[in-house]
Amino acid sequence: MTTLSPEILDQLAGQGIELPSWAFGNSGTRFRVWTTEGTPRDPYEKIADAAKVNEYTALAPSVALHIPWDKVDSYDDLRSHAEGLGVALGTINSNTFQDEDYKFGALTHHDDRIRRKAVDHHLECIDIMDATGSRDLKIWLAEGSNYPGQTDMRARQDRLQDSLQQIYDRLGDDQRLVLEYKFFEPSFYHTDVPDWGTSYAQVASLGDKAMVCLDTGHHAPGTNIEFIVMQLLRLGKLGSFDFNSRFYADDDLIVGAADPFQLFRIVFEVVRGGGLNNPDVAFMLDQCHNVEDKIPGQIRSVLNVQEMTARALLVDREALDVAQRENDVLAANAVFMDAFYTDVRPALAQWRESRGLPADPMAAYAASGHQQRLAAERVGGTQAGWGA
Ligand code: PSV
Ligand code: MN
Repeated sequence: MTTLSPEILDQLAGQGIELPSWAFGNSGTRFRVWTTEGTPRDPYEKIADAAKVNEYTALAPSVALHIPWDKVDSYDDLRSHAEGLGVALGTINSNTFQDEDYKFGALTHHDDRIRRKAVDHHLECIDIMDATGSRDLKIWLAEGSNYPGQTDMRARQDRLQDSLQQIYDRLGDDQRLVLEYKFFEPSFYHTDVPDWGTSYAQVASLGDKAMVCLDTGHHAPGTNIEFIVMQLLRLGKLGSFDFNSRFYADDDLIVGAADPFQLFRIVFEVVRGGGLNNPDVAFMLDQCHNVEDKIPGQIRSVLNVQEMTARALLVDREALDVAQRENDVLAANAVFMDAFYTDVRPALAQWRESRGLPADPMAAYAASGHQQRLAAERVGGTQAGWGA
């Protein structure tokens, strides 16, 4: 059995992955949103489910909220509820993609009233952050256009800069703004923040408290995402990850499920660039579980990240360095692949047990009967869904 050194175990012990509240709601595609028994009916139940994931893995100490989906009367109360269950409230996600006013843009809109409304929504999100104790405001914008000539792309960038500046100016000393990019959807001809370069250009001109958020599902097929990770770390602007997997588009599937090697390569660059367990670089999931149960779906996800982190930490950096300097292409590749092919699961299971955690969190959760209890208890009310 491969053993993991105390140094590697120390690094793994420090790992925390934020869960998205929306992963616990029902979700699907534009064709159908599926339901599962025991789905939460409000933000309190979503947080209780996220806390379960942490209980079984010790990997998920915080939960991200989406506003307005997770609006509650008292954020102080929601915060106490979370803390009572051993988790913190994390990133606040704004939402400018479901209001009729935003059909042609929000932070980029040419109509001052609509742009003001979108900026104000973000200021409200920062008020919520003050109450929840959240550090990060995550902004993803659905805006863009569908047809060439439809809009003035240049003027939209200028308005975006002005809107972001107004939001940035309201941030507290310990708060940050992370700007997420996405190359397409729901706009198809042009997107106002399509790539890391645009996000970087926008946040760089705001200041130190503005960073880029990299969602692994938001790139064209074949993109070398680990290169982007390397570059943003090099520039000191990688604020956070939204982890998930894609086969075709923005699939939001379980991280590491479609291409574990890609996840390994990404985490290797995080380690290489000093981003692991670095408070400046938040690890988050941004996923939906359309057909599988959500709590075990999230347990599987954080375990995938942990397993690939362990493998990335196993890369023999000295041997890699020597091979690279000698231009020994095959040796360098072999060092890299040796780590990737190492099965760390038995060592991780043993280590979990030594920390009072289940050796196999998936099996332990399945055997606990918790899923069946939720199904029996959570009857009546309206199940939360992606988008509420
Ligand atoms: C958009 O596709 C996105 O990745 C953003 O992070 C949103 O906040 C999230 O999905 C949920 O809609
Ligand atoms: Mn995302």
